[in-house]
Amino acid sequence: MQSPLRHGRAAIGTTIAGGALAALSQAPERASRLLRHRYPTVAVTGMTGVGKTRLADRLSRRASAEAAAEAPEVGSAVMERRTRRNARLRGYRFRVVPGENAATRLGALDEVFHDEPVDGVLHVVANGYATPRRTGGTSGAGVASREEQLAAELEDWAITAHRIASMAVRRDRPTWLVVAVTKADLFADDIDAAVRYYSPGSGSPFGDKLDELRALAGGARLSIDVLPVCAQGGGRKAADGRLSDRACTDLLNKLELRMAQLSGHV
Ligand SMILES: Nc1nc2c(ncn2[C@@H]2O[C@H](COP(=O)(O)OP(=O)(O)O)[C@@H](O)[C@H]2O)c(=O)[nH]1
Ligand SMILES: [Mg+2]
Repeated sequence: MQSPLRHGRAAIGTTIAGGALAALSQAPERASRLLRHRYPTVAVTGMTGVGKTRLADRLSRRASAEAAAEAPEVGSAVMERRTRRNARLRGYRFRVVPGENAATRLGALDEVFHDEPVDGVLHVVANGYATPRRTGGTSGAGVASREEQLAAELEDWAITAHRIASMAVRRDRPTWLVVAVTKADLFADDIDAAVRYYSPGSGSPFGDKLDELRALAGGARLSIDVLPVCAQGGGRKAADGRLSDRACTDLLNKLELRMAQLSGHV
């Protein structure tokens, strides 16, 4: 039996097909709308070393060996592009914005938030566990305290949040933002506290900035989710407060499900 809804849709479809001439002139625009619908663009933002590349690779299902060969260094200075396709011709086009404080970063921010505005934003944070970038010439990992990392993250977020707000107010459809609190395997016992810190209305410095963003963009124009995730790490078994590989995969699946819902894929 056909539901009234389906029937209604079919009727609308017929009406559109009837205006063939009009449809023809709008073909390129419609094709791009279809592409956007099936493969929404997602900006992956966040400070250097938080885990953007690793997460985008996991979400686009790239083999880690292949990815590692291509991007051996933490802190890429160019915009990385990844496409995720599933069997039902749905997916995402990820745009990983370099976290560097460089001209390439500004250009990339312009591209994803102004020139070709993305459909959604995956802002990656690491609860103070960003991998510090090596300073020129020295070997080994750099050092920065968690407090310093959190402060740097907040500064980085202020810039990105401002760009998201101006994109959201300019468009007529809603924008989604998911704050991905990654590297959860490194703070398995504090995941709830970390999620709270990054949530709107929490009264934390990050939460306050999210509240400001929501006020600027308008609540109906911007949806905000905060989800813990890990893109690597864990161990085969859950031991001494660490997350198991299984638990990491579960978190990743939840993030994917939420993104699919926000994109109308499910
Ligand atoms: N433990 C752990 N390490 C991670 C995770 N995601 C990324 N990393 C590591 O953090 C570092 C920075 O990751 P990367 O994706 O290059 O960060 P980006 O600069 O934001 O692109 C790398 O050494 C990764 O191996 C994670 O979920 N857990
Ligand atoms: Mg990177």
